[in-house]
Amino acid sequence: MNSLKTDNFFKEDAAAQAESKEALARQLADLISQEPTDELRETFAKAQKLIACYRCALLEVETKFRVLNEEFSLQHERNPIENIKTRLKSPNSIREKMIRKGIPLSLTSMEENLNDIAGIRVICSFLNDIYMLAECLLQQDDVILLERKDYIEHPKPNGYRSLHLIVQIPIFLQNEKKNMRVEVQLRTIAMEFWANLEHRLRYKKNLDESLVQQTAAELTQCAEISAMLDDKMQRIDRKSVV
Ligand code: 0O2
Repeated sequence: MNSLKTDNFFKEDAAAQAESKEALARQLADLISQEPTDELRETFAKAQKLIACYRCALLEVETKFRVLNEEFSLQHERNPIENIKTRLKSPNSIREKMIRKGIPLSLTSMEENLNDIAGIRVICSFLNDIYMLAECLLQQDDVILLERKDYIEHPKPNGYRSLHLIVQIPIFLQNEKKNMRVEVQLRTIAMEFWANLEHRLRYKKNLDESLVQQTAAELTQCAEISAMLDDKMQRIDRKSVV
């Protein structure tokens, strides 16, 4: 039974996600536009089109993963994908990142410089599923790999693990083919559990410094335990298919 569901990730973006497409585009145009007010309408229209294109790119990549999941489940009688989540980066988060990276605040430079406006997270049952799905995606002749970060092979110092891919895929509009970039995050259920807790705690206000350090140490320990769990579950699964 296919249990995939799609919802939004990154809790702080929930409010932005709830807004209509128009509101999101208006907010984006507003936030990053330094152009005079009489040009705002044009910027708004451009922002609206760009957001639609990122949504289409997410649909394309999501469909590719759903197809792989379907095919695999026919062959192996189990689904390698537990869940798929997609999100568009919120305008505030886009603006913050552009300022942090010293990128000029315009729609054109946003499109040129940011790779993670459209994000898809694929949550897998087992470690091997992550690499198998990544390989299957990258074999497809309309997918171009622009960047790969393997935080499973090389976890971040805090313990964060996931496989990140930046891919370029074409979307076909009425009179135009447009290449779009999408950030793909692949991780196991255990990695997702850890990352969600870490993300939530990072934004907790008013924690005193010693508690912050203690929590960080505990989280790093949890990351090690979750890595052991992933390895062990993978070994058990391997035995069951021999
Ligand atoms: P959002 O909007 O919340 O997704 P780069 O884009 O390569 O210049 P960046 O963005 O740091 O630099 O890339 P990286 O390291 O690949 O991380 C991108 C995303 O991975 C983050 O998005 C998180 O979703 C996730 N991530 C990375 N490190 C951590 C971590 O330590 N803990 C958790 N919980 N998630 C992490 P953003 O940038 O937070 O934005």
